[in-house]
Amino acid sequence: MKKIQTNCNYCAIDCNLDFLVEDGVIQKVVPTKGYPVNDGFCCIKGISLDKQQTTVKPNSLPWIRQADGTKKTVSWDEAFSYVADKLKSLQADYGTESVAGISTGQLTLEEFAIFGHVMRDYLQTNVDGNTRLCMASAAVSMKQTYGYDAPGYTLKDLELSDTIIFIGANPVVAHPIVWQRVRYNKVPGHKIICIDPRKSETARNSDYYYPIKPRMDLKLLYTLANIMISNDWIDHDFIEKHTNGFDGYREFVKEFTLERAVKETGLSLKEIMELATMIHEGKAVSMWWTMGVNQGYEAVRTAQAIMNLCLMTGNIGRPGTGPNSITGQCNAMGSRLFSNTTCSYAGRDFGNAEDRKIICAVTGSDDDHLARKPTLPYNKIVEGINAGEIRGLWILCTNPKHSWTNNKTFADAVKKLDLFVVQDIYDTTESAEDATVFFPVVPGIKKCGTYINLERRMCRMVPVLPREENEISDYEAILGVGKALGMGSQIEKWETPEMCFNMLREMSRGMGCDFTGVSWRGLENSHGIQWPYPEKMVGQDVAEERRLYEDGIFFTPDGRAKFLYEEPLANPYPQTEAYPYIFNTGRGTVGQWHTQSRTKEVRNVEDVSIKKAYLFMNTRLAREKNIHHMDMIRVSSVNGQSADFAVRITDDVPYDQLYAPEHYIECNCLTPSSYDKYSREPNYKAATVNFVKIGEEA
Ligand SMILES: Nc1nc2c(c(=O)[nH]1)N[C@H]1C(S)=C(S)[C@@H](COP(=O)(O)OP(=O)(O)OC[C@H]3O[C@@H](n4cnc5c(=O)[nH]c(N)nc54)[C@H](O)[C@@H]3O)O[C@H]1N2
Ligand SMILES: Nc1nc2c(c(=O)[nH]1)N[C@H]1C(S)=C(S)[C@@H](COP(=O)(O)OP(=O)(O)OC[C@H]3O[C@@H](n4cnc5c(=O)[nH]c(N)nc54)[C@H](O)[C@@H]3O)O[C@H]1N2
Ligand code: SF4
Ligand SMILES: [Mo]
Repeated sequence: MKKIQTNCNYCAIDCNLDFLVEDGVIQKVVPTKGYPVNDGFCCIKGISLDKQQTTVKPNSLPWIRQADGTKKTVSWDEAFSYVADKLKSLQADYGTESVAGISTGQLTLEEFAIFGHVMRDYLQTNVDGNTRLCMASAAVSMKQTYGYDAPGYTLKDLELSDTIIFIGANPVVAHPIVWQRVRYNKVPGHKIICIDPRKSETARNSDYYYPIKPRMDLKLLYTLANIMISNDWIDHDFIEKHTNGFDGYREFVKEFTLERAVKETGLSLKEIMELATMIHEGKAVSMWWTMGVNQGYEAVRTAQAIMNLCLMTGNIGRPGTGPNSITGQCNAMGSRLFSNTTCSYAGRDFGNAEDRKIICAVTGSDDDHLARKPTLPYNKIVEGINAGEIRGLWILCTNPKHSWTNNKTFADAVKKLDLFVVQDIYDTTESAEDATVFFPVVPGIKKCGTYINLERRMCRMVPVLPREENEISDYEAILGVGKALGMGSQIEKWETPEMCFNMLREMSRGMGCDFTGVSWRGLENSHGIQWPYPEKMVGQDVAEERRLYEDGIFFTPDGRAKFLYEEPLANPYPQTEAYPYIFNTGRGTVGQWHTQSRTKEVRNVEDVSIKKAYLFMNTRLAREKNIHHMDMIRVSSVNGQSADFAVRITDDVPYDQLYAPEHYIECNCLTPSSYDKYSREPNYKAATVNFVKIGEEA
């Protein structure tokens, strides 16, 4: 039996797994022993990767929608020419920006890099990614505060921290390996703390749980800062040597008094003081945030308020510390650096002449073709389609008709397109229903590439199964269109993923993520390697788990981190008589992945998953409204839409809130077109809604 080590391409942990294969059939999937991330363990999604693309596999040839609505199966070459001609003619008729793309954080580095190369550095169109829905707030907060998008921690810090604070993160469900590492923590008396408006699975398993009112994190964090400063619980030496802007912050937070916080955050004076005291007394305090922070209307400032707390208490760069953003998708970290959307390769600047010279020299691009500016954000792309300005769209490895906020706006948009290319492993997704061209590509187990996980660890995806006739990868599909566009010498250097990797490596030279010491072959069967890993580190004794900022030096020009802050904004959707309930959304179960296109194929997940959209409601509210377990309600949202949900009754959700898993398309029917002003990430977790029991509608 052959053993092939590759990575799981669901969440950002990037567990490594050994596939045992005999005669082209996977016999067993075993989490890789000794791999520093998941050492011999993984969750149900990874262990079920062999079940993918077995039951609903589309034809391996592409199809093109005909005038009468039917789908015509064509050869790959025909499809490449069709798409290339259509892209060119739309640009000729309606302007360069009349076509756009939506990329992803779930493909290989090489795949979204070549997509960015073709769409941005050749066609000069806009391409945003589903990472906008997920990590944009964290990325912007780090760029502004540290000078580079570089989360500094390593997973080992979970084991070394004496005070672990989860804020807007539910790792028990969303990142099981994070939770496993917490459980490996042997620090005597260590405390696990969770801040979440609902008693999530993580809250239930923590030592301290603080049920904050939704969207009140920023005020709580400013208050905590005020308490730390007024009690002189701060690290003067660190602040002085390694930061800028503290004096202004000290003045700014003075108005965030404990009394005010008690009125606004829903937490008691005792709770807030208890939390502040634990942060003060902790010797290694770490704060971990995810979508409860990133998906808000003032998310960047909230993430920075977490960073400010860690900076002022010196909880950064030491073992077990850090303001640590947990990444979502398997290669979101890679797409943040290499999808050519908000920054050019490795964090380079679109407008910088030196960067442009390097890019052209390495990739074979022509300067006249290079993207001139960061992309339009996702919402502007959707609005541009609805306004008739964008006529062609190519999406890969994402299902926005389900996942985009206020998703009717996306459903309406795609009906207006002249060209809508959907590239997915299934043609049964909601988004594929409206495709004018469908590119069926092979899943991760049949292709190669590199991934970067949440702690900056690069690893290799290695093909586990051979391809069948006509089966091609995402990389080859994009390359095919690039050639059909007539890119000629501008795509010559991109023939294989390995060639692409070598170019990306070269482009990382001298940048924060410098991985010039990493090689394509060297990553195979390895323990992965965290960036930075510049050439000069090769041959040195390098620790397997490394953190950044140990020297207190950041990526800003003067090496200092910045205190950034701002007056909290009014909630755009306050609770009103018409919409009295807060509609919180997020992950439902460990087994379900986002829009379920993949996990619905996994029998032991699907068999136990609820088939219709549901939400959780507080027991008292349900009783008052005469609602019983799995009764149907019609929920109407402040965004003007309504959708039906089955009700599950629980004490874990407060009286005035509802919690809906995002795995059902109905969920984003109700979320608003509202965004953080810096990151343009959707405010997914706090629409206001009302409901009636079905059968009792007026
Ligand atoms: N099984 C499974 N795992 C996944 C995924 C999946 O689809 N399925 N998706 C992956 C991806 S891409 C991502 S981004 C991550 C997401 O991982 P998480 O962010 O951990 O998951 P969510 O459930 O979106 O949100 C986390 C928590 O934020 C809370 N929250 C809501 N509003 C607020 C608030 O105002 N303040 C605070 N403090 N908390 C709030 C919610 O109640 C929820 O418990 O999960 C990854 N892992
Ligand atoms: N209300 C609400 N909405 C949310 C969120 C929330 O918390 N609340 N979370 C948001 C977040 S954090 C995220 S990351 C998004 C995720 O939103 P999406 O990215 O839209 O969701 P996925 O279901 O992961 O879509 C991935 C698609 O890629 C396909 N695919 C898998 N492997 C391959 C491959 O190798 N190649 C190609 N081409 N396709 C492949 C799958 O079949 C699937 O259709 O959802 C966002 N939406
Ligand atoms: S989904 Fe995440 S935790 Fe589960 S096996 Fe995959 S990488 Fe590991
Ligand atoms: Mo995500």
